[in-house]
Parts: sequence; structure tokens; C-alpha cells
Amino acid sequence: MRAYYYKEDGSDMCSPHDSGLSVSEQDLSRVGVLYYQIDVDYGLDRIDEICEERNYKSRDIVRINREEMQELDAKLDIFFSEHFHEDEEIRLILDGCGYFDLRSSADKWIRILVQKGDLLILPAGIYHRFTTTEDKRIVAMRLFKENPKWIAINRSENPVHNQFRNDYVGQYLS
Ligand code: KMT
Ligand code: NI
Repeated sequence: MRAYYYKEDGSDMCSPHDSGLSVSEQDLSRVGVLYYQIDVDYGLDRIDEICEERNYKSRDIVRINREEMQELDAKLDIFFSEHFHEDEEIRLILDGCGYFDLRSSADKWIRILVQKGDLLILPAGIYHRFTTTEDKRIVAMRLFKENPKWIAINRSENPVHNQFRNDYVGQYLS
């Protein structure tokens, strides 16, 4: 995992956009983002433990690559539209790399490069987006508290009065 401020340089979303300004794990925790490093080759005991502690009851695996995912580019465009969810977004990277971008407290983009063994937990209500690195290949385990809450609430639709967003703002941005 490496986190840094995103540089708007006009390049493709899948290129690094690296400003060189690093963001620490502590900075991430201040906007409610948690990070764990998991030895995924060693087995899933540690992940089972975290699921127990944090009440994650279901999981699946998503494989993003041109061969296995239909309309890959269209899907990536959807993942890259700024949104929030009414539940945590929990991803354990099993192979490949990707970028999670999330909003800082000053509403700037922070880019998080994730790779194998990274477990990232985004809180409910945080604005974020996702893309792969340039090779467009990643395998990730998606974990959920109960049943998956897939609904993405897009910022472009100017959502107001959402309890989950308001709770997030109250807890982390006020
Ligand atoms: C999401 O919600 O953006 C995704 O599931 C993207 C793939 S997870 C690496
Ligand atoms: Ni999301």
C-alpha cells in the first residue's frame, strides 16, 4: 500500500497521478480508512479473525481483467465515478494492483495504490472511486457485514439528506 495526494495531470485514470506528496496510515485513519497487511499465501486465518472481530459475514471474489470481465472499460468507468455507500467497502487484494481514490478532509483526492495482501476498509459515507493500474488486472476478495449493499450513491447526482453520509461527515469531517 502506498497513499499519496493525486495529481491532476490530464493522463488516463489508470496512470499513477503521483504528486509525490505521501499520506500516512495515520492520516488515512483520520478520515476513517483502515488498512491491514495480510499474508494471503499463508492462509486466511487472519482474515477470518478480522471478520469475527468486525462482524463481516459474507465474502466473494471479483476478478477484473479483459479475458474474464465483459465490457471491462465500461465497468471501470462506473467504478471510477465518485460515489459513497451506506456500508463499509472492504477489499482484500489477492493478486494484481489497483487504485482506490478517496476524499481528504479538504475534499482533495488521496490515491491509495493497493497490491496483494492489502486489506482496505473504507467507512460508510466516504466519497471514493476505484480503478486498476495500467495492466487492468486485479483479483480481490469483497467482504460484507451482512448481505452485500451494492448501491452506489453518485456525487454527480448531488445527494442530500442521506443519513449515512451525514453520520460520516459528523464523525470524521466536523
Ligand atoms: C468497487 O466496488 O469499486 C469494486 O468492487 C472494484 C473492485 S475491488 C478491487
Ligand atoms: Ni465503492
